[in-house]
Amino acid sequence: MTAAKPRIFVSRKLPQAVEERLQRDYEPHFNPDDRLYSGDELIAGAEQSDALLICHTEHLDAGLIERLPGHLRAIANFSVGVDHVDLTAAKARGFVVTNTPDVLADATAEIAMLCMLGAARRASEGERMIRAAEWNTWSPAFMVGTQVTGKTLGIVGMGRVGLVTAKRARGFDMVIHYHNRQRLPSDLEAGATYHETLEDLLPHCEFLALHCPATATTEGLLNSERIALLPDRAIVVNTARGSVVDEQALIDALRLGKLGAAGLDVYRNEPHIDPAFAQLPNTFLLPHIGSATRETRDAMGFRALDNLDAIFAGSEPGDRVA
Ligand code: 8YV
Repeated sequence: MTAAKPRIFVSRKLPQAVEERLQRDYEPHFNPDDRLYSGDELIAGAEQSDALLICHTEHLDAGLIERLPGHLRAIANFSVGVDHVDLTAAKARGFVVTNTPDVLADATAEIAMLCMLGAARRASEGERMIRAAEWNTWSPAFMVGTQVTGKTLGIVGMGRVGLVTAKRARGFDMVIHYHNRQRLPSDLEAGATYHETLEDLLPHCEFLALHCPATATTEGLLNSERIALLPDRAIVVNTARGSVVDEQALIDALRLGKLGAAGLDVYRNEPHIDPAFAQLPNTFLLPHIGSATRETRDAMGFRALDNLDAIFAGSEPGDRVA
C-alpha cells in the first residue's frame, strides 16, 4: 500500500503549472473560483489538511492561529512578506512557516522603477487625459515632470528587492544611498552610500524607494517628521507594504507640495485604499502587482512547493521563517 499523500489546503487559485505539481505530489484542496475565504472557512479547511498554502490575502492573526488544529504541520506562504501571519503565535503552536524570497526580486524591482518613472513623468495624468479624449494642446510647459536620470535614490531596506532596484536605477545613472539594518559588504554595496540612520539618509533622497519588510519596527516608518527631512519635491515610491507609511502624512505632503509625487503599489487596507490617493494629481497608483508576472508567479508557487516537499520529507525547508 502506498502512503497517503499529504493534504494541502490551497487558499487561492494558483498558476496552472503549480496546481499540476500540487495535484501530482499531494492531495490538494483547490479554490477554483478564487474566492476569499473567511477565517471559519480557513479553519474548516485546516481541519481536513496537513498544511496550508496561503497568500497575503489570508490574515492568520494570533486568534485564528489559536483555532488551527494541532495536527497541522505547516503554513507555506505564496509570498515573501509574512506580515499577514503572526509568526510568534505560529511558532508557539509548533507550525512550520515558510515564505518565497529571492524569486520575486526582479518583478518587484520592475514595478519600483515603473512607479518611479510613472510618478516623476506624470504618466497617470497623461494616460487619463488621452483616455478621456482631453488632450487638446501642446506647449513647452505642458506636462513637465521631474527627470529621473542622474538623481539620487535612497533605498530603505537593501535586501533582495532593494539590491535589484539599485542595479536597475544605476541604468538611469542614479546615485544610490541606502539604509539597512546592517551595512552590506562592498561588492553588494557597489558604490552605494550607507547611512546608519534614516534621519541621515533622508536629506540625500531626491527619490526614496521603500523596500523594507513590514514589521513592528517599520510600522509607520515614513511619518511626517521624516518626510520633512526629505528634499522639497522629493518623490516617494512604495512597493513594500502600506503599513511602513503613515498614509495621512504622505497625503498631506503630496497635497501641500512638500513631496513632488508618489508612486505606490501597496497601501494600508488593500484593496479599500484611502480615496485621497486617487484624488491627488501627483500620484501614480498600481494595485499591488509587484510580483504579478507569469514567470514570477510560477517561481513563487514552485518555491512554496519546494518548502512543502522538504517539510513532508522530514527535512528543513529552505525558507523557514518560523
Ligand atoms: C504578492 C507580495 O502579492 O510576496 C509578497 O510579499 O507582496 C506580493 O508580491 C503576494 O506574495 C501574494 O501572496
